[in-house]
Amino acid sequence: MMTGSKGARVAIAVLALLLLSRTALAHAFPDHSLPRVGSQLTTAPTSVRIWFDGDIEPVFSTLIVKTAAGAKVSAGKGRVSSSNSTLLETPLPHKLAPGKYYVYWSVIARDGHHTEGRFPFRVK
Ligand SMILES: [Cu+2]
Repeated sequence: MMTGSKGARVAIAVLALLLLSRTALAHAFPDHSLPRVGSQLTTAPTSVRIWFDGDIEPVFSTLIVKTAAGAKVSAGKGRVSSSNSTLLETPLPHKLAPGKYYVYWSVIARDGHHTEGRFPFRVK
């Protein structure tokens, strides 16, 4: 009986530590981007870059740009910079026509947590 309740207490303590360490590690969220969120550009951008507030995993992190109608205009799925593991980027191979575009990002942080979102920008 004694060992049983002691075992339960140890299990609870371990669980509490696990929960604490999970919340102590932050998910990755965008810090800033180019183009900026909601910006109005007079010159069409040739790439989209998002800097995150922590390291992101290259294999599972994606960045896609679409028109307001949903047509993809970026190349591939984007990539994490080889020299900066907080930078997710994609080239835009064709000159963007005037209009509204959405940037869709999806990343896995080093703590294994998934975050995703989207933001618009406009080319005038
Ligand atoms: Cu997290």
